[in-house]
Amino acid sequence: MPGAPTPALLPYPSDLAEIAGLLARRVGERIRSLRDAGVDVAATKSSHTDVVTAADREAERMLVAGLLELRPDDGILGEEGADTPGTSGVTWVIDPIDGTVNYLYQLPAYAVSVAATVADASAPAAGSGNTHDGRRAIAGAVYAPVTDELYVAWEGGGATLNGAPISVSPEDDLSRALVGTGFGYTVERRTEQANVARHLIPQIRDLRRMGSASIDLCMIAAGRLDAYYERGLQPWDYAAGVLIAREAGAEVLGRDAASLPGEPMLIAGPRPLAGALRAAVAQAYAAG
Ligand code: LIP
Repeated sequence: MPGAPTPALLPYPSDLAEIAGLLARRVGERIRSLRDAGVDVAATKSSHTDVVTAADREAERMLVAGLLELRPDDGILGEEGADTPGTSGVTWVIDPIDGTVNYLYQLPAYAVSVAATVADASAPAAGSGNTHDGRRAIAGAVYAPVTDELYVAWEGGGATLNGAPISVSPEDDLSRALVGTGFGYTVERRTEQANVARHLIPQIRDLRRMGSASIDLCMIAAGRLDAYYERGLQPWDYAAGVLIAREAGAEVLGRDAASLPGEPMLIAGPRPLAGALRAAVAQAYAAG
């Protein structure tokens, strides 16, 4: 691929993970103090409930400034508009506040998500950890400031929560599984998702809707959720969380065996539970 770096030129993923953790915590502490000072909606995006606050925009500016200082040749893709190509082969995919509605309502489930990714167009069968957007995270961090929990992973290095190793749930029975999911910002998408949930709920222990995909995926990594599925996520919602979950032992799947995780569907959990959930979700969509 023209411009793709030779592997020897890529930095050590552990160094990138350190940068991700440093910036996620720094920005997370800032958004926590902004929240305490008071937050208002600055604009809406895909619908009148898809909000952005001034804190989202300040947090993304802080992340971009920190990355330009520490990794000036890298690309950056952010939820609030950051989009620079870079020349190093590393692209940072950032969500300055994942769980923005929770943040607006002063609910605790919000996080800063920072992932260092490389281009990877591998087929799903290769199982390389790449996602539908054509990238693979090689280092990432998710910081939840209210609970002061920093999740970090790098490719091949395992996953940690505040420095301690974490691993997925041992649950293998869907009927005993506590399953996380989320709902979109449009009425049409939410109606469809509610119908899928209606079909699933009799088959599982219970459903949890945290409101932050990066936190959902970290809950999978820490074994606090048994499995997770969601349709309609963006790369910044899942980039770091997918790596953290995979490094903690999760299988991360797409809609079917021929699809990569991401859009339209992302499913995560321990083997074989993730596969069982994928089959149940497919049946729920087919049932209409
Ligand atoms: C959120 C996701 C969550 C999804 C919400 C929203 P945002 O991201 O993390 O999983 O269910 O609808 O998309 O908008 O807070 O960055």
